[in-house]
Amino acid sequence: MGGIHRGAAPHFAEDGSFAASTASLPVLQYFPCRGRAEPIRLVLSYMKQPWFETPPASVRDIYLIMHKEFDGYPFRQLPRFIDEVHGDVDLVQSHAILRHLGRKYDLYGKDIIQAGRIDMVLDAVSELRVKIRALVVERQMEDSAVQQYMSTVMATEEDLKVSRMQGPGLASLEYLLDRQRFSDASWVVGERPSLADFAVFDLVDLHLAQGRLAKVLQSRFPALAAHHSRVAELQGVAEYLASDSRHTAVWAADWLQEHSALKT
Ligand SMILES: N[C@@H](CCC(=O)N[C@@H](CS)C(=O)NCC(=O)O)C(=O)O
Repeated sequence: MGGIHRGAAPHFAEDGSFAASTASLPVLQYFPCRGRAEPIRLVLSYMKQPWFETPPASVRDIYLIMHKEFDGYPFRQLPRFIDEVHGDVDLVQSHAILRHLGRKYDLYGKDIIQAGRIDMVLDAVSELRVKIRALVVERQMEDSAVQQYMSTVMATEEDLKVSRMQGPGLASLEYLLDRQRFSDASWVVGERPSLADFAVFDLVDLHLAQGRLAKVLQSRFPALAAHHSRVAELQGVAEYLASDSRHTAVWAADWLQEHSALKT
């Protein structure tokens, strides 16, 4: 399948700067890592929609201008996604991009009840992502931070109910799946895969990428682990995950640190 453009010459700028979409492919601008763009890539793969991903050398150029050029980068961050020819849909904010894809590809539930539930899960995943990022990127998986994380974000349902931590833990998502709250088909919401499944998959995947968290996740949250395997086997997703289109770097932090001098 398509995936990332692999031609020798970058052709992301069909008609100037970094704004144009290619003639036929949606464009994803992001750092060369999974990061916040990964659920977007998963959805595109599932829909068998190839996309053009800006090559790392061009990402460097984008990084040079994105803090200064509000046109295209109003919030001064990536990912940016340009869908449709000549960029009629030109978005930043990873979840806005995801929601756009959900509306476009009918992955946003069958009615407003399911859509609301999907939104609820997407927002919870955002909050949980902040928590795991703090552990891995900011605290660098220090022992004390890992212990703290395991007894709060990764607390079992029973322990979470008496925890002082604010907001959702992984047990919150485990509960939704295990008790089939919003789906009796083993998806997060509804009878078939939706945006919520790709967002939850990615969050779980961030945990599985950390050896010390992976085992605990598997033993405490079997429904989340089983759901992860199920999403990984979806047609399109399985091919993407096995392809070299998938970045090996997980977080944008290393790239950003390496290139921090460009920002000034
Ligand atoms: N809420 C935004 C956050 C985007 C974000 O934090 N992007 C980071 C990389 S993951 C970024 O562009 N950092 C570079 C910078 O701010 O200089 C989203 O979900 O898209």
